[in-house]
Amino acid sequence: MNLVRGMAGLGLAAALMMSMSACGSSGSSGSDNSQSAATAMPAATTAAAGGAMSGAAMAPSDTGKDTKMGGEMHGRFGGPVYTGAPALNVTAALVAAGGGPEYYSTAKALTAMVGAATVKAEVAKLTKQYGAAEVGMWLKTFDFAVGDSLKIATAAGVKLPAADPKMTGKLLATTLATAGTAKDGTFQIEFLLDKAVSHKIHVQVMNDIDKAPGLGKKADLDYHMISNQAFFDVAQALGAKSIMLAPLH
Ligand SMILES: [Cu+2]
Repeated sequence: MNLVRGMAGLGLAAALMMSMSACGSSGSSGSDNSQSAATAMPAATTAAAGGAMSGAAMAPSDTGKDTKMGGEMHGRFGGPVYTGAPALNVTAALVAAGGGPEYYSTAKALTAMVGAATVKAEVAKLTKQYGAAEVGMWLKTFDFAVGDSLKIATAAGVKLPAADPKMTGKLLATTLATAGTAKDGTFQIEFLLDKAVSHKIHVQVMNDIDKAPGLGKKADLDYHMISNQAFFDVAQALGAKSIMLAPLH
């Protein structure tokens, strides 16, 4: 929380400095170059200040590693790190909802959980918010992440338990949203992924996404950013109104 405020403060300070330097350059010289710089600056300043003040407080970021914040370890995309054993029964239920280990599809899993109409509306909402290419990449990266997690787990001799036949639909969606909610009430995909596959495998999967042809660091960032928003939206739609939206969204 303090860091969030601190970052917002830094953003404002930077915006102030930019507007000051913009004023300075327009006053000190009359050449065409500095004139265009001066007129270009206020727009950038407005965007920076708006970003800093818009609740979310900071630009999306990837710290690249676990970081200690307020005495607690946080994942590279935010949210507390969970180092306990993974809830593989829930993971198995998600994989089953998505068509099983070999044919897993996040779009299919979402549809199985909340229904085609809700998924269609949510994809349209996310497309407006992030862009069609980004939403497509989000699903592709999510699919890769699940497949890669299973590959790593299998190689380590970990077997998914059979999916609980009762853990389907809205119960599964609510279980996932609740499992990913940190003690400050915020849904954090980082926290959910730690619980789904273990922190160690989750970190390895992120490193794999960053290196994978056709994916990479932007896809990884978008995967976390859009997941935070999508799970929050779905939780809201299912009536879990107390769950809050992560700063990274
Ligand atoms: Cu992650």
